[in-house]
Amino acid sequence: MPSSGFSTLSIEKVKKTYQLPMVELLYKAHQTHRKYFNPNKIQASKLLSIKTGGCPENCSYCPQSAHYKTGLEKEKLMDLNEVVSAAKKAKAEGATRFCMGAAWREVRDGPLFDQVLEMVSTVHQLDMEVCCTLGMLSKSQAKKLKEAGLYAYNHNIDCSESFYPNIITTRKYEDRIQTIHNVREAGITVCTGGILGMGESQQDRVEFLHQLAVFNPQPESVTINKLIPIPGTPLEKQKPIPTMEVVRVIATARLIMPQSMIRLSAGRTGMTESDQFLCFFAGANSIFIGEKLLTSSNPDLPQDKKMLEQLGLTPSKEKELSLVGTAKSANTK
Ligand code: SAM
Ligand code: DTB
Ligand code: SF4
Repeated sequence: MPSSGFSTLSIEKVKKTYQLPMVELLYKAHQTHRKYFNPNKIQASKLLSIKTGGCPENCSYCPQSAHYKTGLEKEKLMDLNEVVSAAKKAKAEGATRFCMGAAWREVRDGPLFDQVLEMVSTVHQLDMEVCCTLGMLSKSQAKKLKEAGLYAYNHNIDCSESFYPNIITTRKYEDRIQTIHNVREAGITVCTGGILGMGESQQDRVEFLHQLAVFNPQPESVTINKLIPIPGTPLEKQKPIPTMEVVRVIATARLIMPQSMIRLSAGRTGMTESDQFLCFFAGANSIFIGEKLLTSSNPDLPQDKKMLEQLGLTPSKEKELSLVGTAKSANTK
């Protein structure tokens, strides 16, 4: 992954981009998007919660934190066979990436981690991109995941460093960054991003975007979630963020991380099809499919199929989407 298109990327430059008039911002972002990706294609991923609930962390947004009464039932680590059939079903439904999530603060060496390694290597053999999100990881654990066939690791920075203590106090921002470095060092691709609409300011969103873009190399995958307010969590009454702010974040992300996949992740159930279309036009090129994310709801398959058909967006593998190093014919049509 290259660095941003800017020679040195300052917070000020990101802010200037973020605050461009909307038409200008969308136009520039879409131009950049077309330069690197086929704009008529979209990639689909599927999430599976392999270990649900009872998490010791106090992330204020999360249905799975043991600190809040969200009514979610705690579940043990899933069985390998169940995981494999979920992956096969996801592949049949058009997902090219399968992401397994566990409500852990960090990975602990031992039989549970060994079971996850087996899940990774089995799903890898199905010819899907395998992704995991398991909390903090050491260098040696990252290496073992890589050896098992892990393609990507999701670990979100969630927001700006200064806003972070408002949301989580059981770990530090630096801890997240360290895990991302461990993932990178092991040769696994990096998927990181955050949540919009947690009460952060525009300056926080700018600093969050800046932090994502200054990773060197840049993350291959950036997840942009719109907060799903969960009853029982401290953010249950949070007012929804205006759509135009979500679009500004995606457009800015596209401009400062031109070659990263941008995933319009949680929160699509609260967005109209026109809202989602603006996000795709601004540079988002991946979604999670299926009626469930990890524990929360997502548009169901027929609804997404209808939306994508109306927009003329066709599914594609991540690697086929990129126009870098290929003839740019799709781009010039
Ligand atoms: N425990 C692991 C971790 O925190 O990295 C993995 C699972 S965690 C559920 C994955 C990500 O989901 C979080 O980093 C957060 O960005 C996102 N997420 C969780 N709850 C959410 C919500 N209510 N709305 C939007 N995104 C959410
Ligand atoms: C990410 O940034 N969003 C996905 C994925 N990474 C793991 C998870 C969204 C979870 C939404 C809340 C839930 O379903 O529990
Ligand atoms: Fe635990 Fe991850 Fe939820 Fe935080 S976001 S409470 S670490 S499952």
